Amino acid sequence: EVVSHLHRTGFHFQPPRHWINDPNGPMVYKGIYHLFYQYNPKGAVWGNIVWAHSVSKDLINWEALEPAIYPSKWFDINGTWSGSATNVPGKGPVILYTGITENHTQIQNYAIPQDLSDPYLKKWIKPDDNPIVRPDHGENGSAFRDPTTAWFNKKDGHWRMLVGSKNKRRGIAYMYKSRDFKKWVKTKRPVHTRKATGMWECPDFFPVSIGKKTGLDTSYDGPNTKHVLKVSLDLTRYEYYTLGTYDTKKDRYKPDGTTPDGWDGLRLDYGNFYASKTFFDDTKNRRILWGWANESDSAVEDTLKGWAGVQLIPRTVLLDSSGKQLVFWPIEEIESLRGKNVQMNNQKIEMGQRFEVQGITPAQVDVDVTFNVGSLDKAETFDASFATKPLDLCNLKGSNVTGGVGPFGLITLATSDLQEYTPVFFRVFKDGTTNKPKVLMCSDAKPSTLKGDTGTDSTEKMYKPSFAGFVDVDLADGKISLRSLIDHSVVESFGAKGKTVITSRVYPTKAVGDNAHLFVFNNGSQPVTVESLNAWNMQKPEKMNQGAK
Ligand code: DQQ
Repeated sequence: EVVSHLHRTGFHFQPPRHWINDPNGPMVYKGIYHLFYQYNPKGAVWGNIVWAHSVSKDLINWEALEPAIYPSKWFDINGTWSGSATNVPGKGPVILYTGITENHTQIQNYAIPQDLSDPYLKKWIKPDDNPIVRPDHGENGSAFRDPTTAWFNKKDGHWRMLVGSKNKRRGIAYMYKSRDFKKWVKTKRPVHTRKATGMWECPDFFPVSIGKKTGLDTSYDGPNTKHVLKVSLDLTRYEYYTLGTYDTKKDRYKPDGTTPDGWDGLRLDYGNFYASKTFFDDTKNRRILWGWANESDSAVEDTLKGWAGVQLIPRTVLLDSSGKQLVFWPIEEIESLRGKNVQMNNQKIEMGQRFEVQGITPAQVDVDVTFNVGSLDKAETFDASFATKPLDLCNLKGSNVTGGVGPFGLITLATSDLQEYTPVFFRVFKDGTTNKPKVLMCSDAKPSTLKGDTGTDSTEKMYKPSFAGFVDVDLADGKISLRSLIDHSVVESFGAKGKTVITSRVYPTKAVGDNAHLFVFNNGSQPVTVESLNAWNMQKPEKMNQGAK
């Protein structure tokens, strides 16, 4: 088999070849991190899905093991789909996953390690008393999947978990409870539902601390917390989350109502990001988010290149000090891959100027820059009709459309003459009545490649969208930061220390390898200053799933 290396990543999680999708059952056990993922062992398109299994000591280097779960019994013979792991005290880790039965019904199963003394948990058993949950109480058996990590309620001695579903166009997260982790009973009402959102794939439900900068165990039940409910919408292939309160007595979740509960909701990442899942890492007291980025390339290209999909760099998840959103940051371990460093300090950028970040290899770098926008006097007035439509605004006002304050930011994966480039940038507006800043962040794949949208059908078309989100900052000190992890065909960008995150997948034809360049730019009439910029070449991890089957 031929595997094309042109756009393969240097430091992201990838098997050597073939298709990957959702991260499954991430956990840490006896000091070893485990990541399972949806994988096609036979090709670069979705199908033949098994739970591939990789282990790591540092979340950077990965060793591939044999697939942990694959179709073999009547209750999963047509598919072993997504699910989660729970560490059950006294029992060890238990995986809950969706099986596609011989009749093509979606049901929930469990699997347990054969040998708990093996920290690699190489072999998994699917006991014969499976399934644990069937859709036989009015649920839709073709939209009933992706069980969450379970949590334990000390007061009533029951475990709880969620299963994603829908009823017509209403998205649903059903809740089940169990004493022994085997017999599961549906609670009276779903933990939450929302009209007109469609199927809720891969729900994730966990507590976050108000005030503390540490993560919480999924079973944590105490004061000063909020809960997060995240769902993946299969209609649009993006996710949204709300913050709210979980009433453990009534078993209901109530969003705070400060942000939309629906299409326009907050996102963990406004870009190429789907089917994500968090887990609590008790070795470092943090909650870590894994997300899958699919290819924006066409299926025809995927087959030609012999691989498709990457897992994004794991991110820590915390509640922002405003209490109104989460913040995300690449795990600290990634910094161990930083090599050669170059810096830029106090560099003023006038309108229309751009400066190259030289002395590094920009196809594989970590770059972190802090801009100072100076005065907001020249900021354009914000048109409130765009309040829930950041993407429309980025499409209207791209990186080359002159503004007042901004657009300014990074130009990544660029040819020196900008025939190809992926700009990641901010544009600062101000509210017409309050004068408060409204900051837009865009990551624009439209100019990323000379390859056109020449395909005639959906398998040939490539997807080169702009992605966008607002950044909730007051710019009181004029500063705003931007960090991008650039890795050949991935650009993961963290605005304002992770308040707004956007990932783009891009496939330049010329801005590849040593021909890729990195710039800072400003196309606003107000000069902005690069207060500080650090860029590091990123090394390849020593081990990245060599020999995965
Ligand atoms: N992918 C899995 C499903 C899940 C979907 C199948 C989300 O379990 O709903 O590969 O990408």
